[in-house]
Amino acid sequence: MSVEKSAKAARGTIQCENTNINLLKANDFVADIIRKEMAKHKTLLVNITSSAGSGKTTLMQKTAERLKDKLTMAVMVGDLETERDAARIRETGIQALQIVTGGICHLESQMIHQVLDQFDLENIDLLFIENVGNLVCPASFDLGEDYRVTLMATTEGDDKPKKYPRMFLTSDLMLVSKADLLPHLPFSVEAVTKDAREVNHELEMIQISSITEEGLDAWCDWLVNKVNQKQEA
Ligand SMILES: Nc1nc2c(ncn2[C@@H]2O[C@H](COP(=O)(O)OP(=O)(O)OP(=O)(O)O)[C@@H](O)[C@H]2O)c(=O)[nH]1
Ligand SMILES: [Mg+2]
Repeated sequence: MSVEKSAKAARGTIQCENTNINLLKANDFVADIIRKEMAKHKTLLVNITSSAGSGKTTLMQKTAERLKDKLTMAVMVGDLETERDAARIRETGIQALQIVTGGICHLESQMIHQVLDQFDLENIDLLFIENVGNLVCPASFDLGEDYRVTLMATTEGDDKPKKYPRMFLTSDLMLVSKADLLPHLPFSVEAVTKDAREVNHELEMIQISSITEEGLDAWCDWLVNKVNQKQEA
């Protein structure tokens, strides 16, 4: 696959050998409806993806603590089972809705569309989707997001971008998470960034830790800039 494609263009044209093409077409149709709805309300929609346990929910909690007084935000979170992640995020005082997929390994745009009326979009500046934790299936499903952000934890090994290229090809920003563990791990930030940018030369990168809060200012600035751009559009 050409690395010249932008992340957004790639999302729309990906064909997965094991995935029914009609299913993807239906998904893309509803994703466009979601995109129009978000444009109408000037709500920024950010799809957060990663392997299981890379720190997505912890980052949602930290982001809510930092930004909830500056802008109105909410989260919808997908998991195969349990309401645990939504409950954790609600503890920060923001709205969070759990989507239980019942065994499906990714979120589809229809699942997002079904719950959208539970959010007061007119008054939400920033809506996150925390996707189901894996680097494979969620890569193929456009959810109507403005941006896709992938966490790449230092605990996963620095070889992942080339092994799971579709996820990195379709992302706009890679967050190298759990950076506090770098002194203890054979993980090269330089190597992972080089590989990821060979897959997608437009990919931005921020190194973060939800423990030491390294990089969280840069992450929140990135979000606020994108929210402002959307509201000025
Ligand atoms: N050392 C370290 N641990 C972290 C960091 N962020 C999260 N963790 C820990 O990593 C584990 C998984 O974090 P979660 O936030 O639940 O990860 P997740 O990506 O939401 O997991 P799933 O939703 O199950 O895919 C928890 O034990 C967190 O405390 C970090 O920056 N540094
Ligand atoms: Mg989670």
